[in-house]
Order: sequence, then structure tokens, then C-alpha cells
Amino acid sequence: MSDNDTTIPARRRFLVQSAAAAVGAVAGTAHAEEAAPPGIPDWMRAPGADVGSQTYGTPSRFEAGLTRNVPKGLKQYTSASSRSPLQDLDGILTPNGLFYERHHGGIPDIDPAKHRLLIHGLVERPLILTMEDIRRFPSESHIYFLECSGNPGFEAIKGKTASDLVGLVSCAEWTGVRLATVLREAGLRPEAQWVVAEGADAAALTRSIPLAKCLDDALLVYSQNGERLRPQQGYPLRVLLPGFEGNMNVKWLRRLNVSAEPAYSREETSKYTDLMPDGTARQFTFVMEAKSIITRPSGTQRITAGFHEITGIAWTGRGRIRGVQVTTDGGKTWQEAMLQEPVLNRALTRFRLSWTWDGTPTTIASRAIDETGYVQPSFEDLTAVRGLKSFYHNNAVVPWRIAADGEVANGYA
Ligand SMILES: Nc1nc2c(c(=O)[nH]1)N[C@H]1C(S)=C(S)[C@@H](COP(=O)(O)O)O[C@H]1N2
Ligand SMILES: [Mo]
Repeated sequence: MSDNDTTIPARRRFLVQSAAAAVGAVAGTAHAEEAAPPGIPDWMRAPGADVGSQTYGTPSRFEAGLTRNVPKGLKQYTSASSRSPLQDLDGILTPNGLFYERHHGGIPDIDPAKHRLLIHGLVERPLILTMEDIRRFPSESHIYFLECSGNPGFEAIKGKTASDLVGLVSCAEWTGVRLATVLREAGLRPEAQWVVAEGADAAALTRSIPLAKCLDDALLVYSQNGERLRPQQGYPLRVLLPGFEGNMNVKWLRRLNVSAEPAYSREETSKYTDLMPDGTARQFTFVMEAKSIITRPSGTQRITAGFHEITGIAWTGRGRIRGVQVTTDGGKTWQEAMLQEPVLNRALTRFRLSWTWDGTPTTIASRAIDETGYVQPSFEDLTAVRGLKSFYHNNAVVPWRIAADGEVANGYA
């Protein structure tokens, strides 16, 4: 069978050609012809590598380029972030090694045997728990997204890739204990209204969590996608507040101080408040509102005329995604995308739309609608209300411009 054998149906021929091209990219074009069926590739001529023992499995060496994305020109790395490579991921779960990071004082190296969680303040029985104590409580696993509220800021939506623009979001299956269970063990006093969580990092990051959230779906998690949390994600223990801004999900958790008032910490006064056009600031803006982005095709990719599956992710801190609409004509018309099941509460939802590009320059974009009926706003509609002084909670539609040569670029740039 040769590539130009006209007896192969068009679709088969396309697959044969792409397979040969993919092998060529990997093995070097010299061997691609021999490796393609009916040839016998080198890797079939002798047994492969031994079963892995005493090692942590890693992706194929041909995938070594797939890493987190650290902004260029970073001045220092301890208060910094890295982004998840959204354009290269499929499905809704973020692999642990590619989960976005945001640290204010670097990543502490915590010995779980020495780590302790103190629960005090307005409680009947102050507690100091070991990790073993915490793992004895009844556990739960849930898939939830986590997003930094500075994803992206308002003024410079400058990046090139989906990761540059919106890579401070990820999604995992988290396992831990309900915060309510642990608080009940300590016994809440009637004046209790807030729980102030503190991390064991050099930043001692501190956030106040309203009691209602603590008694609802809040978790203290120790595992992520089936294994212990990564150091970057708060090993050995973190707060997980489904749908709430990333900053409140305190990592390396060492203290819960039950109080009548919030702490008014740095992270809820000078930072993580939203300066409005009239000079007042919104404070305690906890919930992440509905958002979506097309991850393929997206910035820096190049497409050819013809069939494409448009795909991307949508999420909302208010519950489930009800629908995602996609425009392929710069916003003149919007079509309903297909939502991949399962559509989970406060998790990423994958959407898809079949599209045939006719080769003329255009702009594509997605907008999410959540189960409350809230619609992801355009940048114009969002900033008409919020202005441009604010930094956090930009959930505007992300447009991708497609040029005549098929190059996909940031529609804001
Ligand atoms: N102790 C502590 N918790 C923290 C932070 C931190 O620097 N220290 N960063 C916060 C911020 S701003 C975000 S967006 C999330 C990031 O979580 P991740 O690094 O697991 O993605 O953790 C939050 N919890
Ligand atoms: Mo954040």
C-alpha cells in the first residue's frame, strides 16, 4: 500500500499519511518510510526496555518538551507562578506534574512526620493533629478545578498561547476529609463566624474563610489524582474550597484559627481585592465566575483549510456548566458546542465543535453559560462594569485570530 494508492478511501489515506508524518517527526525522515506499515520499525525487532522498578514513571522521552510554562524574564522565582500547558492537554484532568503553581514564598520541604495542624480559637477543644490523625477521619474524593483569580490580569492580556493567557487553572481529583468533620471534632463555639487558615511556607499565607463554606463542601486534602499532594500543591495538607479563588486554597496548612471576624490579612486587603472605577474596592470576592477558552486551535498553532475539531475547557465556581457557545465568525453567530460527559460540579468541562475552515481570516472564541444562567462576558462588557484598575477576576471571552496563512494568534494583542 503506498500513500498515493487511489484504492484507499480518502479518510484512510489521510490517516496513513499523518501516521507516516508523525513517525517521521519522531524517528527522523530517513527511517519513516521503513517504519511505516507494512515495514517493520526498529522498535519491533528486539524486546523493549525492562519493567520499571523502584522508579517513578515518566512520560515518553519524545514528550520531554511538555512542561509547565514559566513567564519569560522572571526576576525571582519564590513569589512567582507557572502555568499549565492547556493547549497540549486533553480531557479534564491536569497531570500532577503539569498543574499550575503559584507560590508567595517558595515551596517548603515539609516532613509529614513532623508536620502538625493546630485548630484553635473559638472551639471547645483545641487540637493539634498529625497527618496520621488526619488520615483517620472519613475521607472523600472529588474532581474540582482550581484557578488563580489573577488569570489573567486586565491591562496586559499579552501572551501568545492558551497557557500564557489562562494557564493559571487546573483540575484534579482531590482526596481528603471534610473541613466540617475536623471542626466538629474541635467543637465550634456559638460566636464562630470565620476560620482563618495559615500555611507553613515562608509567606505564612493567611486567608479567612466564611464559616458557611467551611461547613459546606470545604476539604482538607492530602491527595491529588490518586497520589499524595505534590510539594508544589501543598504537601502534605492543603485547604480545597471548590469554586473559590485559588488564593484561599491555603497550601502547606498548619493552622485553623476559628474567629468571629476575618483576619484582614495582606491577601484580603492590599491584594485580592478589586479596585472599581469609583475608587471603592470589592473585597472577599470568593467565587470564580464562569469562564472558557478554546485550547485547540489556539495561539501559535497553525491550521490548514478544511476540517477541524474546535475543543476547549469551561468551568464555573457556581456549580455545573450548562452550555458553551462557539463563534467562528468573529462573534456574528454562536453555535452550541457538545459538552463531554461527565459534566461535573465545579470541575473543568471539555467542549467540542466540528468546524470546516474555508481559509478566510476570521476570529474564533467560546463563551460559557453556567447552571445559574450566568453568561461569560466579553471583555468590553466586563470592563464597562469593573473598569481597568482592577487586577483580579478577569473572566472575559478569549478571542483567537486566524490569519490567511492559518496562523492562530491572541485576539487581544
Ligand atoms: N501557603 C500558601 N498557600 C497558597 C499560596 C501560597 O503562596 N502559600 N498561593 C495561593 C495562590 S495565590 C493560589 S492561586 C493557589 C495556587 O495553588 P497551586 O500552586 O496548587 O496551583 O494556592 C494558594 N495557596
Ligand atoms: Mo493566586
